[in-house]
Amino acid sequence: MKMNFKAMAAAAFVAAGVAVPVQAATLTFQSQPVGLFGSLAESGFVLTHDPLDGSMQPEVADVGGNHVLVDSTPFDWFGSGFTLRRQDGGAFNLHSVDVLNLDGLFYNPIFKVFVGPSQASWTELTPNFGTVAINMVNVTSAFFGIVSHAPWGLNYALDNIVATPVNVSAVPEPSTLALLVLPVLGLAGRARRRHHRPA
Ligand SMILES: [Ca+2]
Repeated sequence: MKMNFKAMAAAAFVAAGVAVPVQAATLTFQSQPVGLFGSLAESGFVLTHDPLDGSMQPEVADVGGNHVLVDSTPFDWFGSGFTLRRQDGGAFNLHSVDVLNLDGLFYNPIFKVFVGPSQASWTELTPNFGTVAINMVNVTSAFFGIVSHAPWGLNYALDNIVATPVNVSAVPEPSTLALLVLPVLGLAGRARRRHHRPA
């Protein structure tokens, strides 16, 4: 079998990439600065303000020491929207989000939280509160909308968005690389020596 060093190393990398498990990420916002945001990065994901009917920007708020995303702008009659994507643009599975009712009041049907692949295909999550299952599979973007029509703000909040990247081309650890590459180098060296031996 003729296989040069580059081909053998590439095969080793592919094998290593397949073997690396991908962990679910939970976006807690605990280390995010409080205030309105246009773009916010956490755990390999990025949230980008995605205007909803001319809405205000979403906001990270400190509610009793627990950072959450809210539609909290007073006199905002439309709510806030943002899109979740992977920072590298890859696909992900979206599992759940915590939906919080910060007022303890419920104004159905005016107050809603939506999620979906886009604003054109979103599903209403409320009136479910607590950890709400989403189960969106293999998407590259997820749109979240919080509509409150609230003259006093701070009604609904989102927290703990759980998502798992899929089809990640994992980069092996340096120690793993050495274990993979050193035997390959040895094989390549032996093959070269045999090849160059006079007949
Ligand atoms: Ca949090």
